Amino acid sequence: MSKLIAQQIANLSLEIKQYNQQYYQLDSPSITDAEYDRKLRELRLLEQNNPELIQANSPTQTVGSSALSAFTKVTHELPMLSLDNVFSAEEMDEFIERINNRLKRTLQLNFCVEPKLDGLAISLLYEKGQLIRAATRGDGAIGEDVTRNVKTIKNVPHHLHGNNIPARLEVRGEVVMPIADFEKFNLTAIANNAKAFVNPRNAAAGSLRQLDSGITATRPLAFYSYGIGIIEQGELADSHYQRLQQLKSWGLPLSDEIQLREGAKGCLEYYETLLEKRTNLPYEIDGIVFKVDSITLQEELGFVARAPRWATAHKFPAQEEQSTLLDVEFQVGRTGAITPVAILQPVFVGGVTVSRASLHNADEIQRLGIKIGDTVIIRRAADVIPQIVKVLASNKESCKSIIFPEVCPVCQSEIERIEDEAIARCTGGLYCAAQRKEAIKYFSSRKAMNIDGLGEKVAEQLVDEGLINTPADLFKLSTEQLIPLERMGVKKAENLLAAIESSKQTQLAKFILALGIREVGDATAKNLAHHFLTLSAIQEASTEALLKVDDIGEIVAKHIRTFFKQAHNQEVIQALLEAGIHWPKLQKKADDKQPLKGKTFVLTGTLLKMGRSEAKQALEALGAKVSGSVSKNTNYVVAGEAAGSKLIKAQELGVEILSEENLLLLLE
Ligand code: I6G
Repeated sequence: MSKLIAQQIANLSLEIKQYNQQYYQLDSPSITDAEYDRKLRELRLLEQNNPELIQANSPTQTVGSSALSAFTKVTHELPMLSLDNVFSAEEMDEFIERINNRLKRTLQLNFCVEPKLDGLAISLLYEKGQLIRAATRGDGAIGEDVTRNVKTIKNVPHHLHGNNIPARLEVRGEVVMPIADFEKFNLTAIANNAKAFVNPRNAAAGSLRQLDSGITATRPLAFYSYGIGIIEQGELADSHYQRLQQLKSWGLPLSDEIQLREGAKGCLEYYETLLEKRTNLPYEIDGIVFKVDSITLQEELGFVARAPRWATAHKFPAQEEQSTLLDVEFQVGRTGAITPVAILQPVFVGGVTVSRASLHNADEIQRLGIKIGDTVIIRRAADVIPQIVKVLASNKESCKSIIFPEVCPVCQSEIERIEDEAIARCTGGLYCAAQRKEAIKYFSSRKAMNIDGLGEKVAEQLVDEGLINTPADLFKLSTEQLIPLERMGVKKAENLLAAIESSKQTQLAKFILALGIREVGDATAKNLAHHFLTLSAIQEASTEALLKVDDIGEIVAKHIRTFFKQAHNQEVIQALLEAGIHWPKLQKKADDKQPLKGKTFVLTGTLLKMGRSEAKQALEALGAKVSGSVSKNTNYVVAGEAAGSKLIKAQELGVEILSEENLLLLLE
């Protein structure tokens, strides 16, 4: 039995060492972080139950991977350790219990709490305030000399300024690529047929480990300090938090999120706060690090093989997981765009179960080199739609190439692919049932005609049963036609007809939006309505006239002109007007009726009295812009009940905060 377990431990150790090498040396992991964490935990559990089988070079006892030969090696004077992890509130309690047991007393512990930035750990050595060397962590004992590259990072100070700087000081921290820069970098790379990075961490690691520092200099990297190694000839505070503040005063960058908290409760509250704030941070984080704040206690607690006893990381739910591509479906959208959709082995990632992901277009399929049957990495970061970012393994024999259809999979019309446009489109227009269904769903959606009870399923049935072909046909429906539909019945049919009837009273901007003109969304529809005031003025507008409208450029103007020129669109509009759709007459607004012109508002939390969309409309009617995210350009944040991360950001940026009562007064 024990021979079997020893073999199991040896195999798992070897496997993890290979992953370490791919991750730390080659910047090309072949499994997700989540899968890696599970393997390491499995090994740790096996070793815990069989301590006699623990090897000194087991991945549970070592850090990272040995340095690459291309760079000069640097021996760390003090080892650069890793961190142990906790994954739940119970494990957090156990962490604190272990500390108390070790200290042989129960203290109310203060923790310095910090976001765990997902980047590359780096050591910066300053002598007499001058940066003389930068090194990667490597295996914790020996790292790589990356001084020339690190010196190209804009926020790394080459000289420290201030008082009481130790003669020798080693600052440790993380090099990251900020999310916005990572996204920009990847878009440019894809446009230039160059290699895109899987995630910001890989981008940071790949950029820093360039042999040509000229390349590193072009990459938007940033450094954030998290700790101190060597201190010679200098006194520092007895608090980790105060030490970090001291680093800041000398010019070293710190994350704005570092705080002091009390006990497990304080740590867990911070974890929840940051989990919510995660999407608004400029850099990617994969968890929180809790550190006993007192340096005296840290020294008393000491280290285990590869990690300090006084610190632990509480990981966030994984944003990347592995899955298998089972099949690809081709979806036809409202404007005929044909989108390949990946059908995946369901996997829990970023807090939801993902079983489908867009593959965008044929170029993306080619870029990923993806085939049916491949093992892939699914990424769902910051509430964005899931993406396939990498193919991990392809079994050449059993994998099947993805064949893009030559005709529309729904109506068999020809597919066109305009040069310079990545998207393939069905040319069937409203002949295509898929486009008809999508047009009707869009027409009745909340932002457009807001027909309650006309969801996806009903719209699809109405088209499939041949009851409607265009949105205008909705207004000719009878209860008798609706009742036999699936899950409909008399009551629902009556309600739906009442909703269709009441949708006739609308606004010009909503009607324009509902028509589904390409590239004309919510904001453009409003701009068109307020600029031209009548439907006929919009229908007849020349390209020159359209270009005078806010946010309308050549392409959108062309789509608007094309739409209104087409006979079948004119017929549908005529039929809709004849069905009784109407809106209040618009008048040119004088600026004195727009007292909030030029002001930007953000609405957050639950507004109890008027609701968010009503508040948005009221503010816009007075000329204000209502935005979805807080920035330094925001003038006011209206914070309702249970407001979260946007309120925190507003407080940090010093943006004026209004309660719902304040808002009501302002609107009056
Ligand atoms: O790898 C790390 C990332 C972040 C760390 C760390 C950290 O603090 C925010 N802190 C320590 C003490 C260590 N590694 C060893």
